[in-house]
Amino acid sequence: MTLDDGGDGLKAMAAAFDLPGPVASVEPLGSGNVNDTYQVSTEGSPGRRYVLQRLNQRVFRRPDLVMANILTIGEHVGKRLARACPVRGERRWELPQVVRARRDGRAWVERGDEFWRLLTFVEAARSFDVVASADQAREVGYGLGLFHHLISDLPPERLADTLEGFHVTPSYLAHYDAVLASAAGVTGTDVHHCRAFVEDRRDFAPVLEQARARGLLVPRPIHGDPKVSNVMLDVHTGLAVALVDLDTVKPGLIHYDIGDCLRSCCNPAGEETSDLDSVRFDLERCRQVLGGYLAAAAGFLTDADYDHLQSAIRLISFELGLRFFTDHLAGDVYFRADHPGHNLQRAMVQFRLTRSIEAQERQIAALIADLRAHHSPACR
Ligand code: GN1
Ligand code: MG
Repeated sequence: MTLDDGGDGLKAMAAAFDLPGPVASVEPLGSGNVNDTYQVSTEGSPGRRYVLQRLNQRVFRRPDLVMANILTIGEHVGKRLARACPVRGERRWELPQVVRARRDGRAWVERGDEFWRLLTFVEAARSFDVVASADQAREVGYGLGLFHHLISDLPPERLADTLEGFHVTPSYLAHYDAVLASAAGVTGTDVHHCRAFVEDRRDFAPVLEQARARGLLVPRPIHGDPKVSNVMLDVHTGLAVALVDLDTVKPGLIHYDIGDCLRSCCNPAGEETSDLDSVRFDLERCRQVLGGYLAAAAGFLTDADYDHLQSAIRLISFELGLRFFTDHLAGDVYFRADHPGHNLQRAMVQFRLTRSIEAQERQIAALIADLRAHHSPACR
């Protein structure tokens, strides 16, 4: 099957899953950097919608375990919502559901060496590539907090580590060093800038892993990729209703998630901009996102968790820049690139964001202290 076969191959693939009716259409969906994603609609009135994806097996080497993790958290969250539902009022909360293969009931379909799966689409909701308002920022934060809250009592060892080294910054640095050693020919002003930027932050890179090694931070179930475009907001109420893109769910530090959410929400220019001067870390957005997060998640944060929030914000933007830059040096082998230099441009954006975070170190510390006091047990 190819992507340009007129869609018949894709329709046949969608029909291999246990859908309630014939497939009406299959269209490309979203802006993912790793997997191929399509929206499937079925015939009937009303027709139903689904998300069909071909997993990138260069990234996800055990896609069967990716699906096992999605099923595990689906079951866990389903039980929690049925038992003591923390979702009240007009808010609904959903988790995309796995649709099984028609032929053998498995959670995926393999065709040749391709691995496909189909999930339900979260209806009457949409996501954004950049945050457009204070309410949206708060809701994206709240959505991540609620997601963490709902899986906070799932023992992390029940989830497989499907991406070893994911968000382990020193491992990315080691990989960068190896790539750099064989990419001596990749030069240019931006490359030199990025190299110097990384060198200046080498000592900072292990900050979260050191805290983990000392037992200050403990692995928990995480989403792994809670960027703003993965949080669905209800089209009518604007409330967060789901986190999608669950492939990276695995054991990890919640700081990866918090840092990732903030680095994506607080850059008003978005991560794809080519206008570097428009990139900055917006403090008010940070207050809104973190405030929303804590409103749902403060109950299970420890003092050490709070102590490492600031580092997490700085680290994850730096780390993503490092990952993009390494991929540029390696010849765009990991992140999908739309044009030559795309991953270098993305790296420059994340490094500019990191610099903005560093320049506002004192203000971010004060903001975290403020929110922490507000959410301390005595004030709850
Ligand atoms: C990748 O493919 P997508 O957009 O879901 C990446 C994330 C990055 C993100 C940056 C498995 O996610 O870690 O933060 O790009 N996912 C993986 O946009 O590496
Ligand atoms: Mg993802």
